[in-house]
Amino acid sequence: MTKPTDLTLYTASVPNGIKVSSALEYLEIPYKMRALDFSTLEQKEPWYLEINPNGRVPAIVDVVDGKKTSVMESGAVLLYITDKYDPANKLSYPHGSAEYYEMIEWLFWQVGGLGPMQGQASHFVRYCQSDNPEVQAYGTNRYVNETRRLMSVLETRLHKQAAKGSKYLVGDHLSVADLACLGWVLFDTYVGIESSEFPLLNKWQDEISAIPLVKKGLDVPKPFTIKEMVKNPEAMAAASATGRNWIQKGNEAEKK
Ligand SMILES: N[C@@H](CCC(=O)N[C@@H](CS)C(=O)NCC(=O)O)C(=O)O
Repeated sequence: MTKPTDLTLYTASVPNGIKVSSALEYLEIPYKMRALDFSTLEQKEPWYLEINPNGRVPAIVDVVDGKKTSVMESGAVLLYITDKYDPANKLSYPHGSAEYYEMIEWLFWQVGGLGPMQGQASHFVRYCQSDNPEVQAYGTNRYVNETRRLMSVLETRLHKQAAKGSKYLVGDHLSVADLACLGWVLFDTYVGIESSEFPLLNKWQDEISAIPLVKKGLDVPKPFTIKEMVKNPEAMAAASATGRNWIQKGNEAEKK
């Protein structure tokens, strides 16, 4: 893809952001990147809410022939990108084909299931500071177990695909369904799920994240280091404290 574009990605180094940067890089789509600073709640500022009224990342703004289109929600952004910039179906399948609907199924499954559940698991494992240990334990068990169950659904799917000779969630090549799930699966150990629990999923995440163009996208806006960071208790404590701080500030701001 060498066609010049005027596309800006609003993102941060988080699961939903890296799904989109890895898709843009994989398709070699030129884009501008604007990293949002969560520590100052930039994602809640009025100018950004004009782009993404939900106050979350990712979002894109694309200008084509002078016409501006804003797209929020990672699943919608991935479909926009493949519709507009993937005519050869390098990261997608032709509209109307059986694989197209399977890709949509797994994309919706991720944005409606794995993402929200794992997001809550991260909250209870890393950021919740309840005075009541029972609240913390209940939330942690509920969401980590649900995330684990969802990852087992992916493991089973990969076994079925392997029986058909494919290493990918859908069809015979990488698609946005894989990249959407990858954004979250890469954070498995962050919520205490060991990669070794799901051997095929582990191999899948290692192989896909090692594809040079995917890797380039995972390193946006900064190098992806979560796997190493999780092994370093001091670094993790510092990252959790930073996260806890902006999340509490964000909760207060959103309450108002
Ligand atoms: N359903 C949304 C979820 C977006 C989302 O929750 N993004 C997180 C990062 S992974 C975020 O922006 N958090 C900032 C906040 O909660 O203020 C999507 O798929 O785009």
